[in-house]
Amino acid sequence: MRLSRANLDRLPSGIRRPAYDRSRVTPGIVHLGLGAFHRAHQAVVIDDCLAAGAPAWGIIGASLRSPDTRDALFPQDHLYTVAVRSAEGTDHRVIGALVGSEVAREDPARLIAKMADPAIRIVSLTVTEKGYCHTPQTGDLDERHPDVVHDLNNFDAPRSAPGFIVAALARRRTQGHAPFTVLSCDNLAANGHTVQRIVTQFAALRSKDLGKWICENVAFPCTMVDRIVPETTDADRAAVSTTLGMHDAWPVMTEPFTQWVVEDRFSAGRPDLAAAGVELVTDVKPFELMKLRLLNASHSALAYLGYLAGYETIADTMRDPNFARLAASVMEDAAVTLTMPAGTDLSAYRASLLKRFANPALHHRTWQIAMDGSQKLPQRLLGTIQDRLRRELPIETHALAVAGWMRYVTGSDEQGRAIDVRDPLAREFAGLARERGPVAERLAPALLGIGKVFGPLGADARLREAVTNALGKLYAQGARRTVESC
Ligand code: CS2
Repeated sequence: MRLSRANLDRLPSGIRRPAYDRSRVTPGIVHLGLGAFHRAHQAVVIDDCLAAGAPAWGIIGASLRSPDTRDALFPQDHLYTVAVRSAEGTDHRVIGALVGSEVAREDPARLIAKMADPAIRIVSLTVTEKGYCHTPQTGDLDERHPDVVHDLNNFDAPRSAPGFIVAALARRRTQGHAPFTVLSCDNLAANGHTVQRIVTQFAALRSKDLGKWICENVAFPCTMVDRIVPETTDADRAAVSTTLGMHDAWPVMTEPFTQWVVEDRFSAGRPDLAAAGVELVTDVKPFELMKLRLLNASHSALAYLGYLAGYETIADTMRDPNFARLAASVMEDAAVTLTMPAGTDLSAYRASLLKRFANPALHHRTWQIAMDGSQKLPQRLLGTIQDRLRRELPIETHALAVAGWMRYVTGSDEQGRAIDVRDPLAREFAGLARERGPVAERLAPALLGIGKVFGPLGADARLREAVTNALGKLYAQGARRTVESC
């Protein structure tokens, strides 16, 4: 038996399911990047909005490339389970917010038509950092990115998220429809401003007029999104299906914590997000910096150094008191660079992060978080380093995290086994590692010289010295002993 609309009534009584008539739900949102994170985060909020009696906010989810999610969810009427895991047990809830799915690669024209439909009032995105086709260091569109080059030559059959947004906005403009709001839900610095700059720059390459119209008419609110969502494994699928008493081909696994902070600037209306627990604010920046510099920075530090030390998951890494201490000190060093609105309790936030990381029921692999470091380092670690250098504060802990990343991207672990490095710049890293060898004094400056990642900061003598020292220790003693003695 498969999870589906027809089988909802056969679910065990303890399992929450859509508390509204799904046949009345119509799409109001197109979401680009139909991954596990979206389904465990924004879609749950929208499910609450639908239950509160706002049926015009259903979601059409689009995967940019892979048909896997659509193939799993279509046969089950786009229903899926969110399994919330903690030491106390697992809570299951079936979500009905998704009312359609698209695979952009298969039929780009169809997706553009859906996005251009005036019933769609929000286009949201979780396409990961690299999906924006930008230079992480500057936040500008990378005009030489192969997908950007492709999309400029194939305006009506794009591949990239910016390409789809611009094509759909152009269509709405020609047809005289108001634009949708573009809502980035990725972990980028100033995500709204960044996507605005990228989309406007892309549009201007197509036509100056279009760029100007987008700049003047489209809202790009910034958001801070937070929920830890590890990749679903086959064992997770089997466990959820056993609990449901029916097969769910793609449930999502997550933690109890969830947070969504959104700037209240929508050009075409929005659901009552506040009633569903979203914090609507006028300025997201402090929350976003807090999350990127405390949560994501320490996550990345644990991921690189924990992987090198042989730990498979973040919870395993946190069980080692030296690594827990490392995470705490990354947070402590970052906290002094933040200016938070009155009433924010940063030490309580730090304590809650350490507890979340230690959640023994979440199988969050260090390898998963280690992915795409070239796109993540600037907003997670380098901003703090820059601010601390400006104030002449020590940067050793953050330099160790950067060195951990360097050691990791060489592609060979402490036992000489290959590391599956996933990163748009993986080949460049492998080339430098080969050319420079495992010698900190040669490798560290070469990697710091990658302008797309480090920008001018890479030339700072204090950073060079600290990173070279840390990398030297990692080569000489290994990650465990280096972290123990830091
Ligand atoms: C993680 C994030 O994979 C990663 O890089 O740091 O996905 C993290 O789990 C989320 O941002 C938590 O909100």
